[in-house]
Amino acid sequence: MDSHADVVVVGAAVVGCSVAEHLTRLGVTDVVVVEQGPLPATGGSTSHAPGLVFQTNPSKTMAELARLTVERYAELGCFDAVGSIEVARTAERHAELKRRHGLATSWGLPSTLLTPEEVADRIPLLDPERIHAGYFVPSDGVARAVRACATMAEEASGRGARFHGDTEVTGIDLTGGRVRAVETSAGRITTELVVVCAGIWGPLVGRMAGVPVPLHPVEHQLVWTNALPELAGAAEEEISHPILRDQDRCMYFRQRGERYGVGSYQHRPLLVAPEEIPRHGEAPVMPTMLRFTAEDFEPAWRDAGELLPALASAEIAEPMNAMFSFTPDGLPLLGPAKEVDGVWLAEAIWITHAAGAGRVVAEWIAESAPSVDLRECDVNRFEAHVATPAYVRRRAATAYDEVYDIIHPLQPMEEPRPLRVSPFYGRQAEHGAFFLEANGWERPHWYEVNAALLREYDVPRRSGWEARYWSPIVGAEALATRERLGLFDMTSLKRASVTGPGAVGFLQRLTTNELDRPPGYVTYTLMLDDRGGIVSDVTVARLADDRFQLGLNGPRDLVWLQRNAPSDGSVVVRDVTGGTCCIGLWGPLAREVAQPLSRDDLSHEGFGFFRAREIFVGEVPVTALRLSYVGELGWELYASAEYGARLWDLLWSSARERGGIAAGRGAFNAMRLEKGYRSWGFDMWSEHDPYEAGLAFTLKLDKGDFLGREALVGRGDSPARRLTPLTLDDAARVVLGKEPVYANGDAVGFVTSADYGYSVGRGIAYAWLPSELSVAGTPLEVEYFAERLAATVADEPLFDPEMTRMRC
Ligand code: THG
Repeated sequence: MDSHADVVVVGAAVVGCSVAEHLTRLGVTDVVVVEQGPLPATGGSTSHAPGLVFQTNPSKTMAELARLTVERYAELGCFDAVGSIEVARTAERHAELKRRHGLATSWGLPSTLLTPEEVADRIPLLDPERIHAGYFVPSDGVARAVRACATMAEEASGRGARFHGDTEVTGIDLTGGRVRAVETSAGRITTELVVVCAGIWGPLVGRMAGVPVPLHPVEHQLVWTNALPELAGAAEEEISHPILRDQDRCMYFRQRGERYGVGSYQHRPLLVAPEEIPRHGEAPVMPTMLRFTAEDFEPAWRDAGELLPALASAEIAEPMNAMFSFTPDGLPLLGPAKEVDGVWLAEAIWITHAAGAGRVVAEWIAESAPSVDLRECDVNRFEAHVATPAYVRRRAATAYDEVYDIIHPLQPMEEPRPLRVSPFYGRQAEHGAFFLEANGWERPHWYEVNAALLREYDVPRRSGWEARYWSPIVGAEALATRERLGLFDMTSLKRASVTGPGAVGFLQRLTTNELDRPPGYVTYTLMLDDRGGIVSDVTVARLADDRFQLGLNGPRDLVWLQRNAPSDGSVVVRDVTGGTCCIGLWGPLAREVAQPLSRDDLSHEGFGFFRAREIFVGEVPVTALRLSYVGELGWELYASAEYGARLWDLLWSSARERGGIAAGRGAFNAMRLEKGYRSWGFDMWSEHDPYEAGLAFTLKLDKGDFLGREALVGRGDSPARRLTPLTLDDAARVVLGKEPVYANGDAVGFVTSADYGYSVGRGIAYAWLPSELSVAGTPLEVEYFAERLAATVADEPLFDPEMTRMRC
């Protein structure tokens, strides 16, 4: 056994081999890969996976990882690009296929919709009478994953990597709070960096390193048939039929030689605790394969024979219950863990994304940042509750159930709820709040008590898909806030305190805007990576010389701050979200509502725009920030959580006397879009720089050095693409986000966030477009369920460009 390696990779299945292969390609050649099972078929999920590669995904990141994976498998000679077909058994699924065609177009993946006959032309075993339509992706296909492992391992070995099979990891030495060595059944390997690519064993390896790995192994049923007479004569390994999905029955199909493989997600979730995975040697075939529970497969097998009649008379020759990983949000776990320096994860990755995921993790290690934005896959994207075994179990079970469901972009998870509630929760429930869930928080989207406002305000009605998780009350709340006042629960906004003598210098180096201003100032600023990509947009309130409050976009921001903070103790970064609450008091009546409750001077002269003060509202000590993401006069009012209910009651009774309302997240989203305020993660991410995103006004390039500055100098404000506001020409229409945008019949970009602008009377869609098309007045089209809607590039912001409503 090697006694040292620069990097130790745990697991030599498709992910581990890909990580090692790419690391060595990027010049990190002192790599050791340890694998508890045999090589190259390790007995993990790779060894039994059916290898179907469907690239279409609502996540652009996942579609990109799939594209890189297909490209790589093809180079390795391990990919059969036979295409994929998803079929619709219902009208609702037919609409969903149109939506998926739109998603694929947005991400640059060619696809077409097929008639039932066109489907049967490509898959002769399929009965076209059973389906409404098909969706075809020609570049999808089948991966030979074990062969890919062998080839990648060979390439990596040629560049210096060493692979050790039948070698179990028994411990990880964390002396001094960072990785020192990996202990294995064959000896100790000193190292400072471990990449856990252990698949369903990930939680066990993570535990040795003190790192939670929130995935759960779940059994999944897959059978291979005997030889079908209809396929007689096909060569043993020949794959000619496109791979097939029947999501309405939670099934998939693939042909190989004269046989068919049939997989099902129909059955009850069969969860296996990581501790209960059979050991190598004890398992009959391999550790990830359990006894086939035939009774679970019966209904699926009947459905299979209905869609592909040839299967009705076929025999099940090779059945299995095979395990693979499910995470709480269905996405992989990638990157350096926050708990321990030197521990990296590349976990919960399907064959579909493995080569791409291995590549970007290797880039992240070797080049300090991945070439694909990984915000949705970052192991540090989760709130604390996600590390609990109870949550992981519960979510894995529901994620398994929902794997092929039609998921609306606003659809909340159903369990476990309620998990996190603000101090206003009881009051909101009394008001008939319709709650949706985000990061565990219950958030009102509208209040039924506001239905009466519909007599006062004219709100265009919706039906169908865009009417889900929506009510016309949303529009009435937006209009009433613009005319009078809304009380918004902002408690779920992630916030941190940054304190200490080093705080101002630290924040100056980590963000783009000038922050060294007197206490009482608030600044909107960006955090960039060293390539100039936008890591987050944040608000920074200086409450004292050495005390700041930051408004963030999520847990990753906190990790970013902590990781970049000086190690000399001069700066302390703390998450203060949980112990505090926040009300956005916004609208033209905000001052009239708040002033009677406070001795502090809330006039424009006494409390200006983008200023912060510690004030009293009634008996409640409050930190007030005069800013508004919805674009109205008013404040974010922060208090210690135990005062929350009192703060709500005081503001509510003053607001009600003056015609104010409680308003929900639906109004909030629509209003911020009218105002042109970006939402990080939806409108922009690390792929984009401040010029492209229209945020150059936050750059103070001459304030001194800051992270990302060097990459921006000389880049100039004339980027090739721009985040661009569009309005839909038909005032009755609205889209929801991620739709493709067309110019003169060509797909040229995609929508980021979209909503109806109730005050501007138009559907609004922000989109990434080539700069030459981002000129106001340019006619475009947005495709929504295969329908092209006329749209026009607008000037921004669409609402109150003179800022008269906020600076008063
Ligand atoms: N409130 C607080 N923090 C936050 C948000 C928030 N952090 C995350 C996210 N939201 C940040 N996004 C924005 C976007 C725009 C504005 C504030 C937060 C904003 N912009 C003014 C403008 O462009 O007109 C800035 C004006 C100026 O710089 O003077 O208000 O909602 N606490």
